[in-house]
Amino acid sequence: KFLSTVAAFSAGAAVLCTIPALAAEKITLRMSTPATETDSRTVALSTIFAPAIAEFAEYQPHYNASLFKQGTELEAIARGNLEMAITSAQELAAIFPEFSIFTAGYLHKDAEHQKKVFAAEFMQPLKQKVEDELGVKLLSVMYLGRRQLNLRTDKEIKTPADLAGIKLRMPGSDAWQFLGKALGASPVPMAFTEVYTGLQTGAIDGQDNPLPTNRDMKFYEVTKQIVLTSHLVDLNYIAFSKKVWDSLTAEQQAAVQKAADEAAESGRQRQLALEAELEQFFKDQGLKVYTPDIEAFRTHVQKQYLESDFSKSWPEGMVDQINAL
Ligand code: KDO
Repeated sequence: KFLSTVAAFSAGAAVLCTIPALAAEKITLRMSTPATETDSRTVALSTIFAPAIAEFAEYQPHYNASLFKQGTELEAIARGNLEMAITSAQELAAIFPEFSIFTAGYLHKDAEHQKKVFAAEFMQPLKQKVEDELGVKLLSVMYLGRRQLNLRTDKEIKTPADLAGIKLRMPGSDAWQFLGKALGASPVPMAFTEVYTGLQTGAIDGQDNPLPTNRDMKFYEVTKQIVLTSHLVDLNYIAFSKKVWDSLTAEQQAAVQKAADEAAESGRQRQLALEAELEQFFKDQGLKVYTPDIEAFRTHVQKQYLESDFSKSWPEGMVDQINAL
């Protein structure tokens, strides 16, 4: 009798507990990024990723670096203080030097090439290392776009030599600063959210970002020209907490993976379409938009990378493997 009472009680308790527990079981995915709410990548995540996993997860985005400062997101995920971020190869390179290969100017050819590199066999050990040593899963690759020089100065830029002495804002990490130097400029580290004011006050002479970012952040209001160097076909990775991933069922994991891939694809298509149409937009805003001597930039930049310490950390033969894709 006692036993059956206990059994009945615990069954009842179990039922009572299940209802609130079920509701509470929906996981929260906080995502921190310096990007705005209208950026193609964040739009794709909120309109495609979030609804696809809404049954078991609540996607909670934080824009404009309001939750974590730019460049601190990976550590936040590793410490269990954040579940998701849109990270970069430059940020990963600060922890795993071999990721600097993906930060090299004029290496990735285009959006499709980025996808192939991310899916390639040789990428697997790198992803695994990030997972094992940092507790971060790189779900998918996002296309940020071709980075172009955007200056508040008037002087025409044809070759790297023309950038001598130009204070070019680059994001604050070694890999980014090196790219600024490789272009021929004097790089200045500055957080993304401070760039508009930096241009406005003249603390910097220019910055580099893809055309859609330049419009999204209204940089055209405080600059005079865009030099189409296309020096970096820039990418981001959707970073996801390994701890959270491991807590999901196999079906949930598959849903998260599919949602991430679909969001990345949608963001990529939107970004490509914007890049194709925005040149005219900036011209209409009164900016000069022109192509410099790309070969001069390519030769200069590639040479500096190959001679740099960065290249010493690149896995043997990987440059050739990337070029062959
Ligand atoms: C930037 O700070 O210039 C940059 O474009 C670097 C990228 O890696 C990426 O993090 C991006 O900012 C932010 O997502 C804001 O768009």
